[in-house]
Amino acid sequence: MLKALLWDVDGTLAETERDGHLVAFNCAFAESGLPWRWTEARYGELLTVAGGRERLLRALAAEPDAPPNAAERIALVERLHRLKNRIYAGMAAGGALRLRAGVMELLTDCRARGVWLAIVTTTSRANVEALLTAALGRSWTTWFASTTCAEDAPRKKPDPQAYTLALQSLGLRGPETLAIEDAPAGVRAAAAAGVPVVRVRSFYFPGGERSIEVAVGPSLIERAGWEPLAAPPIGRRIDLAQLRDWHRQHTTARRGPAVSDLT
Ligand code: XBP
Repeated sequence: MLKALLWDVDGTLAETERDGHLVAFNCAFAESGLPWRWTEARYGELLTVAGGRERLLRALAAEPDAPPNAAERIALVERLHRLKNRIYAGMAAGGALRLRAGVMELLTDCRARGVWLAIVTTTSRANVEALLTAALGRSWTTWFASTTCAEDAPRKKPDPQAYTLALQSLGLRGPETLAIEDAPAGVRAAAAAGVPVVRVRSFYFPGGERSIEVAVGPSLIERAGWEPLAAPPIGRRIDLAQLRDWHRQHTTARRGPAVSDLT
């Protein structure tokens, strides 16, 4: 039985990578008088590195005008990352980051039906706080039974640490939950912790066939284009009933039918 929905943040709750982090990194460079500017395409390449700080460190290692001394480079990265997160928080507070279509409806479904919600991300807590305060109000924490962020799980996805910690704090087993993710690293992290996962394609992770996922599709607001097919009518959004259905099919296929399924 599905007891909790575990939400990734960046790319899943909102298009935060393209509309938030990328813009904020470029503003941080400009405010610091640095010449670097990342295009959408360049940032997409850098997203293979999980974690904003780690991403910046990797990028600066290839910049000819970055400090050649490793200690100075790390100090610069720390400063820029803090500034980026401050700018990101300001953008979120100003309404620049909206929840993706269908997210709010699904969060509301879960609250109404007693399915717990949890955040499982390896982004900084301040970013989650900023995004969700803007989207759900100051009491956003009351929506979630647990919130696992980079500060709790320093081993970034695809490491399963964030998912393992979230399961511990919820007191649930992986198959009692369902993760919503957009990126392959997130899918691998969830799967490695024994959590079934639905992948919703995003701006930076638009493709890829279904492999280990319970289901893969373009958006929570539409039923067209999902694999496996969503139940009709096609015009409806992906709601909790549909997720429960996919989850049941997936867990039944894994363990074989329960006696109650056969009678
Ligand atoms: C996404 C990330 C984060 C963000 C930037 O994690 O990799 O690093 O891109 O945030 P997830 P920080 O998919 O788990 O949400 O700068 O705070 O790292």
